[in-house]
Amino acid sequence: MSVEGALDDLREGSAAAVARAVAALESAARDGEAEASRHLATLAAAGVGLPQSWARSLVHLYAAARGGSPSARGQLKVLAAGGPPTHADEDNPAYWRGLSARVHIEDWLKPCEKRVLNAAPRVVAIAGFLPFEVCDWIIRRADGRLTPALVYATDGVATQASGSRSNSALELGITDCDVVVLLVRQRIAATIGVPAGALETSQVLHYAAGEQYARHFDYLDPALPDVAERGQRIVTFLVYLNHAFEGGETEFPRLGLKHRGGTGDALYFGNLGSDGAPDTQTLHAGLPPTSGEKWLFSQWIRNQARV
Ligand SMILES: O=C(O)CCC(=O)C(=O)O
Repeated sequence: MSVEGALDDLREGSAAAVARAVAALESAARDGEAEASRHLATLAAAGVGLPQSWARSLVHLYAAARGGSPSARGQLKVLAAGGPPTHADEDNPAYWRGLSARVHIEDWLKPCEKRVLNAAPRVVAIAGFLPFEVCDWIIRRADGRLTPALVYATDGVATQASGSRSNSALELGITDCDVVVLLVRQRIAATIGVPAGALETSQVLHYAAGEQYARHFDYLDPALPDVAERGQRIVTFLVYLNHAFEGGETEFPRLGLKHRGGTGDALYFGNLGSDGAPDTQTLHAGLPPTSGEKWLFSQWIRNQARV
């Protein structure tokens, strides 16, 4: 099976298809296919079809980079502490080994300094949550692959975009993820204090000037079977990926609060009250940029982890 065939199996997502995909990728990686190693790095980081292991993930990422995978090389350059050296010898495996040794997973999990903007519902800002290079990497992943963002009713059903959500988005499913994105997810999970399995599929949002995500709630109707199975959406976590725009604040009209972070800054808020019920005070909007374009990493978090 080709690497593309394995990706189709991963998208299909059944246990049998995922196992088939992993076997195919492992066989291709043994034959020296760098892109197969790159995907194995993602699967080991996510714990999909393989036991979750950052160490194994980095071994696969190194093999992929050594074998010439442009994505794996880019990921290692973004993740290596201190950035890549100015004089790179990319033909020398020792260069890629050196970069992978400088990826310090524990640094990603360190607690961040939080600034509470509103006590109840809790709205919190974090300065410098992600380095510029990581934000830039995520934007470059999404650029050119965006589709109109969907609107989610409180029944959880997604419908095609309407005037109320005119921006575009990319959903980072397992085949669109990479080790950089998975480390961002791990950092978010560690900051909120939930397992990574509680995070829904991450989204990259893009707003051209004039585009918006009108006032809405992120919590789901508690009566939904999906809430019983997967839990309620307790927290919304946003990371501002750029700052070259005017306007475009995240607005909480009922709290009298508008916020806009710089590149790499985060904002998160709880969607439920202290009684665990949906909190209508969390009504919020992504206001339209008046000039420039806004890029955002958006993460919805449940109170149950996927098994
Ligand atoms: O674009 C924004 O600032 C808000 C995004 C948002 O409302 C969401 O992701 O739920």
